[in-house]
Amino acid sequence: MSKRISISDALKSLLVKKTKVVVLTGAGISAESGVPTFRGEEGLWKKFRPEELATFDAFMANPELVWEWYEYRRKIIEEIKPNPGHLALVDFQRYFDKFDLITQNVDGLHRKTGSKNVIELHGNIRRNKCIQCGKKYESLEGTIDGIPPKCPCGGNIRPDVVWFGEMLPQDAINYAFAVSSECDLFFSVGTSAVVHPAASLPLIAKRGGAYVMEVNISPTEISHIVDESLLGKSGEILPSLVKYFK
Ligand code: BJW
Ligand code: ZN
Repeated sequence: MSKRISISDALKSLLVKKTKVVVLTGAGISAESGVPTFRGEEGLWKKFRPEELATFDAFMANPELVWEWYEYRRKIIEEIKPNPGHLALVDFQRYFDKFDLITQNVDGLHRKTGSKNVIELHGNIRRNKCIQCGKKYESLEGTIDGIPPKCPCGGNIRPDVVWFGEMLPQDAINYAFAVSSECDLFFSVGTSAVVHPAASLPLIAKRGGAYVMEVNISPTEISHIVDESLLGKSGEILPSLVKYFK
């Protein structure tokens, strides 16, 4: 059972139905489910920085290595379960009249937990696409076996995620900018807030007049600009916030 942490009066007064809430999540929210994060001590790859694998150039230079990295991560994701942090955000969505969940994660865990209309800024690891003709594949059916598999057009298949130097899905990022600039309360949860444009969203929310909260086990790049930081695991802090409105 999570306990009820003590929070500021400012936050308390915003935990009411009519508050327009936006939550941005990063790898940290899935850490307690067993999905490794990208950076820091517990980072996904001690040997590689994400900038070395999560690029189109890396895929072209070594498609086998990059494909296997994603296969390894897909296996982890298939086997794990959402955690109380993901579950709490389903309660957030049920409670607030206007609620938007934006994630940088490609693991699909928010949707698996029951969150609706999740804005996936960096794509989804389960989906693939052909680098040549652009055909999207929800499964690998119809592709030709290999590492990586090939599209019948001859192109290599890659995960349908957003790599460094690539554009984010236009509708998703436009929507994220719009709701962040208009919300009353913004939560940045489990992200190091170093990767743009996602890392700009808390700043846009702040500029728009929102009360900006951060939930993280350690301080981040944006800690100095947020209104309030709750230091701790999102799987403990988010459920304890739910207790304030449930
Ligand atoms: C916990 C916890 C627990 C742990 N509870 N917390 C402006 C300035 C500078 C650079 C740029 C800029 N604008 C664009 C750029 C370039 C670049 C960029 O941002 N570079 C910076 C790194 C310097 N951005 C891009 O290239 C983006 N595209 C773009 O801008 O297109 C326009 C354009 C194109 C061409 C030319 C010019 C412009 C695309 C970025 C794509 C990022 N892709 C990845 C990989 C996705 C696929 C995959 O998963 O493999 O996305 S990289 C990786 O980082 C992944 C993540 O979504 C992303 C963010 O990581 P996240 O989630 O924050 O994870 P961590 O590990 O960093 O942090 C985890 C946090 O959790 C930590 O703080 C922990 O403390 C915490 N934590 N346990 C709570 N239990
Ligand atoms: Zn193709």
